[in-house]
Amino acid sequence: VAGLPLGRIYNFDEIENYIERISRMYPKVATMVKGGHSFEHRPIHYLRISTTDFRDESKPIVYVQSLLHAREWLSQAATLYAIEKLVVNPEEHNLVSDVDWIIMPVANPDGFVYSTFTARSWRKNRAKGYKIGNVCVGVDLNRNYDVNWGTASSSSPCSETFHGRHAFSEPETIVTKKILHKYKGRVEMFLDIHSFGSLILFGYGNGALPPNAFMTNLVAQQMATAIDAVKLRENPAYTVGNSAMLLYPASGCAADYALANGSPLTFTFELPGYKHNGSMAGFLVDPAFVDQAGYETWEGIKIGARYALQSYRKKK
Ligand code: 0X9
Ligand code: ZN
Repeated sequence: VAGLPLGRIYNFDEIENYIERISRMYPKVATMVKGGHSFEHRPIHYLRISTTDFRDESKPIVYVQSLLHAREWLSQAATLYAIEKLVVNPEEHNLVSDVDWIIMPVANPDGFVYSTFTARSWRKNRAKGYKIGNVCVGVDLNRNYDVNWGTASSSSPCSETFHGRHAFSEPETIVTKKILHKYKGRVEMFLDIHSFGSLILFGYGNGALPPNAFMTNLVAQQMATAIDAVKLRENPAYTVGNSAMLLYPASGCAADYALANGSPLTFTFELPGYKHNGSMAGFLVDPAFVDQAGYETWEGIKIGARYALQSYRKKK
């Protein structure tokens, strides 16, 4: 298809065109699905990648999403690169034939478009009506899921971590909920890709550990090792750990929801930042790093997917 290598960040329309083109050129393995829509009624599309059209329940599903946070542009490199490696240039046949994939490049379309054209550092969605006169807009989608909702987030619509009116008040978070519900018990691995910090986070945002914490930690360590083996020398090594311990407490996260709803291998990735002075620098993207970010993250994703395949089969 030659959609990739990107060598740069794609905007929303380009990503939409890209996944549409993939589904048209590879109809036997890739299907574009509309999971729902955003507050401003943009479609939220994902690609279903499967050699058996998701009908074979003996296969685990690996779910990968990016751009839940609008300004974390580099995260798209992980999902777009994965599509390329699964559909256009597959190298590891098993990962395509024995695993079904859900890949959602833009989990927060309104925020991403707003970050592209209006305010680069926008994080939340673009929900209005929370404050009279729309003084403050947007809900932090990664605080809007129903697990521990409201316990480590803000009730102020002006805050960057505003959790919304109630859990699942936002159409964007309902999309994830519907997908995980539809494929309950099959989504063995759930990856929520963010930036920045070179971290692989696991467990709940309140510090609680996942069901098999020992194995989860081991898988995360192995993913980090695989990424570090091919990372740029000037970038820091990945750090692995519980989200609350390594970063800060958070509630109502996508990862919390996935963990609580049957995805044992749930990880939040924080891709590397852009080294530069100034507080926003970490979200900026060096175009020369986009392909590398996709490539190195894929090295980690593969480790996780192989493990997900084994662990899912053992349960069957
Ligand atoms: O705060 C967040 O939502 C994430 N970090 S970011 O800098 N991308 O905003 C981390 C959320 C991790 N949450 C859980 N693992 N529960
Ligand atoms: Zn984020």
